[in-house]
Amino acid sequence: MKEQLKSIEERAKAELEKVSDIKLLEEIRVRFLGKKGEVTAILKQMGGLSAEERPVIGQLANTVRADIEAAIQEKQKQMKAALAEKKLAAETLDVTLPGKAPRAGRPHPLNAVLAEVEEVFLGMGFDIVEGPEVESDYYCFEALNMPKHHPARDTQDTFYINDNVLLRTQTSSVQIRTMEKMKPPIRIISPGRVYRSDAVDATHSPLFHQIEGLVIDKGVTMADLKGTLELLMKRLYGEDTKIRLRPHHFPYTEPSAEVDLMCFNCHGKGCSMCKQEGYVELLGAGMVHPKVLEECGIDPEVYSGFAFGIGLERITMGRYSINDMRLLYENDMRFLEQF
Ligand code: 2U9
Repeated sequence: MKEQLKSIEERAKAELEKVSDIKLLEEIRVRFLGKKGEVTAILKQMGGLSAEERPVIGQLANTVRADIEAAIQEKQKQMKAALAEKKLAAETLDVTLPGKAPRAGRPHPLNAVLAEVEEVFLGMGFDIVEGPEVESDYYCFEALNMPKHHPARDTQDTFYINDNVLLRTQTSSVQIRTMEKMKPPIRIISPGRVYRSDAVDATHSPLFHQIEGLVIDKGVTMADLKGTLELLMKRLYGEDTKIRLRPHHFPYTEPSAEVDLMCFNCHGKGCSMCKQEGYVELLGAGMVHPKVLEECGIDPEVYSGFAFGIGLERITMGRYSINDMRLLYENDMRFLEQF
């Protein structure tokens, strides 16, 4: 039996030496130490031994069992360590490799300028109001003192869904809707898309954006209009900016004015950009026509107000010296990345 036990130990150790698979290791444990294993078989035969031999063989069997057990555990430890090492090597991260820089997005120039304008008006206590782009003839023209066949409609030809429904040509419709709902004092701006059946060129597009403003209260004058617009232009184009009002005509304002901005290129001296004028045309404005106030249920004997309309594309082009409006719609990254 002694020989058998020694042989078991030698064979077990030889096999353990070669094994490299964790499953096979378990198989070896079962084959030598399991219930039906070789060491257990020897222990079961011990009943037939003499009283002197039994403790000697018993002790030897226990030592062999403990030795094999220890060798298996050692092997298991080695295997786990090797496995962990392999996993670590596979997961190695080379932190010295150059990274992939994510491309940072940024607001479109139109949105950037709109945000600046909104900031200035919010600071003056204005609310920002939006409304539908598909409008009725009433809100777009009729309520603004432009009845059917009024010649002013010619400059605002648009896309008609039917005789009475159209794509709005200005966001004034939003101001009318607001006056119907709110009592003065009213201080709002209405930014948004507007549509006109214009051919595309460097300064025209059938879809563009406006920011219209409306202030209605007791005692509002043309001076308030000029002060408000001057403050906006100083914020947008610098504190030394000046504006100039020229008489004009709009059916919805009386008196009306076109507002010019001191040329940012020559600062009023006259250059090729402003055609030697020293000023460039920027927007339209005026005191809200009494008929328009009346139509919206506001008494023109008690209240007065001013309104203005700004083309977002125009002030954006001025702000960033962009010479062609089409660049704002083409989404060419080489252009947009400059802002
Ligand atoms: C109400 C009453 C009056 C808004 C106004 C203009 C003058 C104007 C143009 C600027 C460039 C249109 O985008 S553009 O082509 N707008 O000249 N807009 S006064 O007047 C209003 C608005 C609402 C109730």
